Amino acid sequence: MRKLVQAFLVIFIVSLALILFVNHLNASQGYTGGNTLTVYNWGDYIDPDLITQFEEETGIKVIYETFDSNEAMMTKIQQGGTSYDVAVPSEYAIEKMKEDDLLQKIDQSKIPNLKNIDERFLDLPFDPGNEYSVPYFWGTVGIVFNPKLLGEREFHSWNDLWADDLKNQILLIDGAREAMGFALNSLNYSLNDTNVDHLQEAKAKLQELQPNIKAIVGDEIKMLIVNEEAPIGVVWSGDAADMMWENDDLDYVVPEEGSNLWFDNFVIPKTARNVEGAHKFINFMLDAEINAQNTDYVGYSTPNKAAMALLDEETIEDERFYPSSELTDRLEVYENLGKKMLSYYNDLYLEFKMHKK
Ligand code: SPD
Repeated sequence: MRKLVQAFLVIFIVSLALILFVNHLNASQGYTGGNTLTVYNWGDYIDPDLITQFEEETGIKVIYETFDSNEAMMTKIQQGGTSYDVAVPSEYAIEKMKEDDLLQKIDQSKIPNLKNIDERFLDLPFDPGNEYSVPYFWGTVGIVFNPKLLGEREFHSWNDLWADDLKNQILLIDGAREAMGFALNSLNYSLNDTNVDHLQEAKAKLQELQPNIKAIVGDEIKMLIVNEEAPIGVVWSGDAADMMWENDDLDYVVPEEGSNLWFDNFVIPKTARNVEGAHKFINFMLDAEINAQNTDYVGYSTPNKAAMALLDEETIEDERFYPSSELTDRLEVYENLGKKMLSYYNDLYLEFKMHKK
């Protein structure tokens, strides 16, 4: 009898230790129970009030983390240290994540607000049928500039950035595809070019821009340009729109050689733990009123036509941020160039960054 009690005691202690260990593991992976949702998004890319509203409406606690590049996001999801329930990659990253088997299919029956998305943004080549992704925001890459500080100068071409009298005047958003992309465009090459000679040429050309570059920065680019710490920035369109709300002197242009047209989308990683909550969150963000509030807050262009109907005409008629098809036809979407070529782009960009002045 004593042996039996001892055996039960041992089983009880081992089970308790196991439960405590699993709980500890889950908590360290950002999972604290069925009622949490771990969202992984770009910095400065959501109205924080909407997270609170979602939590209040659903009782789901949101754990919110941010990233500043597709590459950083993909590495983190691939490593699997944290289980993210929702992430927001751009198009070429979605193709790559599908290829690497990192995403799970979206259950469209749980996202009735998908009907709010303009058809132009559905069924795009990076995800036919939107099996794995739901549109969030879209935009371009261009030049934001302050004519007041630049003697009313204008920018038409990417090559205008290389002018001799612009020493230390330019801020660049920190992105390998963005920097390599505009250097390639300035040489009239595609921003998806895979010819090694062309890529070396683009990197050398970026190197020649060094004297004009004040800094390569993250989201603080908005504050620096609004506060007139620098008069020129190479930025994503929505950040330019946000800056222009804060400083009336600013303008934004997509250079004539062409540029990047990008699409950021919600996805559900394979390792998600709260798949039900992930669908609820995506559907919530696609609600017309919620989406309009979010669009007003972040400044980016929404693909949600029901939300667009609620926005100021001035916003949706501004062709700098809701470009005509005449302009978008000149733009290129980043392609998934494959692991080797994407690493080559990153290596060239890092070499350029390391040789800063
Ligand atoms: N601060 C929010 C930035 C989001 C920009 N996404 C653009 C991705 C372009 N590939």
